Order: sequence, then structure tokens, then C-alpha cells
Amino acid sequence: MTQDAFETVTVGLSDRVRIVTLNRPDKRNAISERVLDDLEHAFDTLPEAAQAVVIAGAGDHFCAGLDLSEHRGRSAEQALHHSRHWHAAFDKIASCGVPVVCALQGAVIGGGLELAAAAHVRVADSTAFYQLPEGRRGIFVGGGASVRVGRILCADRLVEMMLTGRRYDAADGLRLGLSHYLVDPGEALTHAVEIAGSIAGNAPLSNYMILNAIPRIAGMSPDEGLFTESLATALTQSSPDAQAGLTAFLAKTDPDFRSGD
Ligand code: 1HE
Repeated sequence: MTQDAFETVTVGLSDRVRIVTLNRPDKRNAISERVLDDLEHAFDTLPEAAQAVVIAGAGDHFCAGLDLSEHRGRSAEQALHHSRHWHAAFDKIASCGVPVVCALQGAVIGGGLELAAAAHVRVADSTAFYQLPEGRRGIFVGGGASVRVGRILCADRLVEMMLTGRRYDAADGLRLGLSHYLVDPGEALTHAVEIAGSIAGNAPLSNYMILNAIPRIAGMSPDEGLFTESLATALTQSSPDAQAGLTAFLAKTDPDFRSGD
């Protein structure tokens, strides 16, 4: 595994999987401006060899959300730009072109949940808990929760979660879709890397279509969505990797997909 480090985020590459780790455990990986910049930079500089990414948090907690010590005293204009910076950074994660798997443990709070919701697959260990305490702190979500967490929970449940500031435990999180997998304490990263490695072995164009077509189709009318699905299937099914995948299935062997170039 090659290792590299920004100030608050560590990156490594292992067998086509880029591992991006929030590395500020003494502050429970709270997202300061520096962390946001480093995260953005990590996704701006994804190596071509990376066919999937894992996001993790060092220590006992994935992420305690917004760094509250930096938040005091922002004007409305500064707060607007701050929120838009979070949106831009998390859009880069959601749209980085390859699947992103998040490994969750301990606190997945506020902006930490917004970060997790920007990933495509979430693996939590049984210590994970989820909270959007903004309503209790006199603030509002600003890193995409109203869209991305709302899409997972539905608006009704998101309203209730924010009004009460309730804490969902790891089992609740699995039931509600905040995580897709629930594993034993300390196992989230290992499982996330395994899943990312498996996904990285899919045909690149299939992964690309899954990540790009499905979220867009979700915002379309059924008629537009079905037509777009047919376009996506035409492109994917006529690719060399589709031939390789179907031939391998019939021959009972593993497919040998091209690398995506
Ligand atoms: C922090 C932060 C933070 C911890 N900003 N410094 N997020 C929150 O409301 C969550 C606030 N944090 C907590 O509820 C707890 O810290 C935890 C449940 C995550 C962890 O508890 P614990 O007992 O392990 O740690 P701790 O003793 O509370 O915190 C350890 C240190 O981390 C301490 O600093 P220290 O210098 O006194 O050692 C804390 O101040 C620091 N710390 N969390 C800054 N969040 C785009 S809008 C998004 C809006 C939001 O994300 S709102 C949610 C904010």
C-alpha cells in the first residue's frame, strides 16, 4: 500500500482501492475548513489506478460533523459560501466517477452523516450512531442532509429526526438505510475495503452507469427514466466488457474486464 498525507486526511492505495482517512481523532474528526480542503484535494487527485474509494475516520468515531469551534461569528454571506463549499466538496465525492464506500464507527453526527450520505455504500460497525443535532444547536444542516439524508430517510422522518435531535443506533441505521451493512466492532474498515475491492472488479462502464444513470433517473418522470434506462443499457450492453462478462458467465470463469481506459 502506498501512503500519502495531507494535514488532516491520509490517503493510501491498495489493490485498486484508494483509502481516504479523516485523521483528526483527538477532535473526533470534526470537519474544519482544513479537513474540507484536504478531503476535496484527496478527491481532486484520485490516481487513475483507483477503481473504488473507501472513506474512513481514525479513532473511535467516524466524524463529529462541523467543527463547531470555527462556526461562531459567520455572517449570513459567509455561512452561505461555507455551506456551498461543503456541497461542492461532497458533490466531488458523490461524482468522483468511481464507487465510494464509507466505513462507519461511533459518532456519525451532523456533517459526518452528510459526508457518509455522499458515499454510495455504507458499512457500519455496531458502535455506530447517527444524529442530526443542528436543530438543538440553533443551526441548520448545510452539507447536503436535506437532499441526501432526506433521500434515504424520506422528508417526514428527516423532519422528525432534526426536530427531536434523536440518536439512531447502529441497528436502527441498518433498518433505515443509513448503513447497508452492519458488522462487529472494529470490522467496518476491513469489510468496506473488501466490498470496495469487489466493486472495483466490475466492468468500469457498468459502475459508471450505475453511479451516473440511477441517481438522475430517480429525479425524472417514469417515461423519461425508462427512456434513459434504455440509452444506458444500449451503451453498456454493446461494450466489449459486456461480451467479456457474458462469455465468462457461460464458460463458468471469472470475467477479464478492461481497466477502464
Ligand atoms: C469537537 C467536535 C465538533 C468533538 N467540533 N470540536 N456536531 C456535534 O454537535 C457533535 C459534537 N460532539 C459530540 O457530541 C461528542 O464530541 C462525540 C459524541 C462526537 C464524542 O464524544 P467524546 O466524549 O468521545 O469526546 P468529547 O470529549 O466530547 O470531545 C473530544 C474533543 O473533540 C473535545 O476537544 P478538547 O480540546 O476538549 O479535547 C471536543 O471539543 C472536540 N470535538 N466534536 C469541534 N463537532 C455543514 S453544517 C453541518 C452541521 C453539523 O455538523 S452540526 C453537528 C456538530
